[in-house]
Amino acid sequence: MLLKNGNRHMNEQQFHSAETFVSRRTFFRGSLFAAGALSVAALSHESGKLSQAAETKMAPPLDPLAPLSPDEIVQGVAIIRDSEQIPKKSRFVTFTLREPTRDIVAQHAPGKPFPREAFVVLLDNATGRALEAVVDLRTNKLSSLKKLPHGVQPAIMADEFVECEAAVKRSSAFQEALKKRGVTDVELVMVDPWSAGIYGTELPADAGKRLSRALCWVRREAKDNGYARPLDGIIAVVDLNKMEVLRVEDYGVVPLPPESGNWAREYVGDVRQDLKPLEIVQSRGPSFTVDGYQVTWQKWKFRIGFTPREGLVLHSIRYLDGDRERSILHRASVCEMVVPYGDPAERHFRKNAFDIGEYGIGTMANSLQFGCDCLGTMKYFDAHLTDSRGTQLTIKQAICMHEEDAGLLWKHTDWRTGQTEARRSRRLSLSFIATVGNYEYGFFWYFYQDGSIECQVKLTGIMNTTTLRPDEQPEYGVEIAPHLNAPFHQHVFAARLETSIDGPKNSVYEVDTVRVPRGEQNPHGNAFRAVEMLLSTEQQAKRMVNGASGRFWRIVNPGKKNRMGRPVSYRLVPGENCPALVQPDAAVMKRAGFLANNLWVTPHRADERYPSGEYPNQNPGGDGLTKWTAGNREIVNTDLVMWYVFGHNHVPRPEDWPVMPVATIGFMLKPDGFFERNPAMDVPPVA
Ligand SMILES: [Cu+2]
Repeated sequence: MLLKNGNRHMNEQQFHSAETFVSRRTFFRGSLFAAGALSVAALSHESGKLSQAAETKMAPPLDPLAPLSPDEIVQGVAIIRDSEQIPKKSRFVTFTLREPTRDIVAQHAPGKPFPREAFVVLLDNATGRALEAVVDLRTNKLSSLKKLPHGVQPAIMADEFVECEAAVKRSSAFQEALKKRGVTDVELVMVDPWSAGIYGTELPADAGKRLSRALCWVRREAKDNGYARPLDGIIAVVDLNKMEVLRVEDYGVVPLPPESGNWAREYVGDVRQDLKPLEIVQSRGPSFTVDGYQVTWQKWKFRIGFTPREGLVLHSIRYLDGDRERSILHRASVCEMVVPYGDPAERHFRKNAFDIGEYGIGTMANSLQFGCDCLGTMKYFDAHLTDSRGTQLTIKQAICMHEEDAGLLWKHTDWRTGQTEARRSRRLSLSFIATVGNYEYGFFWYFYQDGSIECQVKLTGIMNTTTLRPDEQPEYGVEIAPHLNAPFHQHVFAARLETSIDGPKNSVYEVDTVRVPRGEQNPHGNAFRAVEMLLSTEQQAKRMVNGASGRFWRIVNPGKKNRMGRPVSYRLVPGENCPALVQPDAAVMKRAGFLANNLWVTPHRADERYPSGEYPNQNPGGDGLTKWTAGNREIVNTDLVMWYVFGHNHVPRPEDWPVMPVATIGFMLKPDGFFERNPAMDVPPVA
């Protein structure tokens, strides 16, 4: 079947087996979407009971890293609900595969049994206590249960967005604040439940409470872009356990900006007429094959995973080199992010969302069945989760995989003989896009034929906005439309890479290209060379990017030499980056300690997963990388985790309004002496 622009859903027979839907599932557009707080566009709910199919013949997962199936989730929720030890109304913050150890993955063979466990984070609203549970799906038992200390706040759940908005709108204090501003229709008000953080300025009465500091906007009509009209004098402080407004902070009435900022097609009006179709036709199908969650494409092999917290995760990334399957990464994800805002005003200084750790960016993944920006032949993967009440939920088509033309791969012309060879580059794209209130984040991983891997985060959506007084010039932002301010802010991401360069024992070198001093070694002044420095300990491996020396990092396997006798390696090549611009002792810096360095390297520990710790929400800081690396462990010739921190500095432009064109930031992993020569010499010419 020819798949053309506009008919993009993959429909080939060979992928039908990979579909995981069950027929009795019903679909609805979640209330989150209707409320406009989140654009989780398509959710599929399964009843809380084990389905008939699951009771009789539960299809076994194909490999130990496969994400939990809907039936496994339903089964696991039932185990939790049946447990006497767990309060009955506990809410499900996280329900995800407890990833098996590396040994189990390495020793896995078809037909060999392997464990299936779920890692579950629960919250009891009545007591405010959070629990961690592990459920064994093979034995149908709760295998461990841990009560977390008082005050530990797990991530804000997607359902809490809706409940918080409703609670704020019910509040008489809030309605009073609206009245002062001439806002009479509360239905047109948008309430975004921002995480409250912790700054040492909290009221004693708030201690230990599960809080949101909700920000507000108002639409002119039901489908108007509310972010054009910030009610930013109003902050509603909400107790999320009780779902009640503790107080409404009012910083004064400022007239609303005069203009609309609409982006939906019914508002945009005339569109340009001179765009002819660009059709991507893959008449013989795509070049990838899929078996469950395992993907093979152009000598690459890997497995796809998805967690509620990180979204897309890649496992067991390997490359077929001749007849050898060589490992490169054991696991890769973008595992944390933070968005510090630069405005010091009392109502603004706490803005710095950790959209991964504080909200769970996987839970906010878009369903691409209602719009996918890709061309060509798509293969989609669903994401299976629970809502906070334990109802199984599927985000249909959460992950998109497809091939893209990627321009020139290599070329040479011999001007004497007239020989010319040129090759087109193709890449395999894996992505998901999350909507976090006003903003969109696209997380993309690209595999290239020359052995490179690229990670890109694409930033788009609507900027956070505040209102300017009629005579006000913004000091900490840019006036992007009349009287509408977008504050200066940064988006900083942390990628977590479990390296496995030709095997698990790796070391990391920093490579700087430096000028050689004038003198005997450099009589003509032209000398420069690359110098390498082994990063032996965690403290030594706290590094920053350095454009002036073209700095990159080499991950080597000291036990595997290439034919020139050098250890095989991959480079981590930074892209755009900008250091954090908050003060070193600012609260956000303590809470997001990972901001202090662009590179961190730690020895692999299965329980060291997130750079600001397991529970960054309302965490005063000091967890995660800061704590672990204080031990200054050795990181030579061992199982490593590389943490790469990359920041996009957002000085807003009027052109970023009303919906900003994509800004891209990321990094590359490139083979460096891993292969004997350009591994893409065997790519055929375009016929
Ligand atoms: Cu931004």
